[in-house]
Amino acid sequence: MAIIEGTFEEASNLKIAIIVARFNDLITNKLLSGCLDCLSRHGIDTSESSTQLDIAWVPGSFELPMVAKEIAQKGKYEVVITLGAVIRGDTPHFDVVISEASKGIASVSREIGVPIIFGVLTTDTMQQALERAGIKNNLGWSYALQALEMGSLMKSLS
Ligand code: INI
Repeated sequence: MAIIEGTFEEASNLKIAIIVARFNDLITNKLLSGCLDCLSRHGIDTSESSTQLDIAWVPGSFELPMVAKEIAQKGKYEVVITLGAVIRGDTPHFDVVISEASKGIASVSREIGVPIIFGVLTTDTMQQALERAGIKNNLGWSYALQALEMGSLMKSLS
């Protein structure tokens, strides 16, 4: 019997891209800091001269799938992390943005075969978003951990 699962021992060798939405950047910058903290504690070089980590910025979460596809199909990265914050209070087109972002990211990930972590916070209020981006817990840290696990798992399957 084979137990197939991701591990964290060799995570430090992974090539990773992070795509961050500027919309609600008070939140997304905090998610990015949490993400980078987790990656660096797992041995990833997060310095500006890093050759294993790149960061791309997009206007909003709606644009995450398109850029994720472009980046994932380069074949350079073993895992891609998308970070965004969609807050219901901001605008009625909340539902459109979150629906397109989530469906788009899932479909690009399956199509290209590169794990794309869905790190888009979806909340009713800015307060809830702040709580999940650092005041109580920083989900950016969890998204990075999930990226390391999926990157390792997919490597073990290839
Ligand atoms: N983008 C977000 O990332 N979060 C939001 O809450 C949001 N709302 O609510 O409007 C949002 N809108 C911008 C959208 O992602 C696109 O950038 C824009 O529509 C241009 O295509």
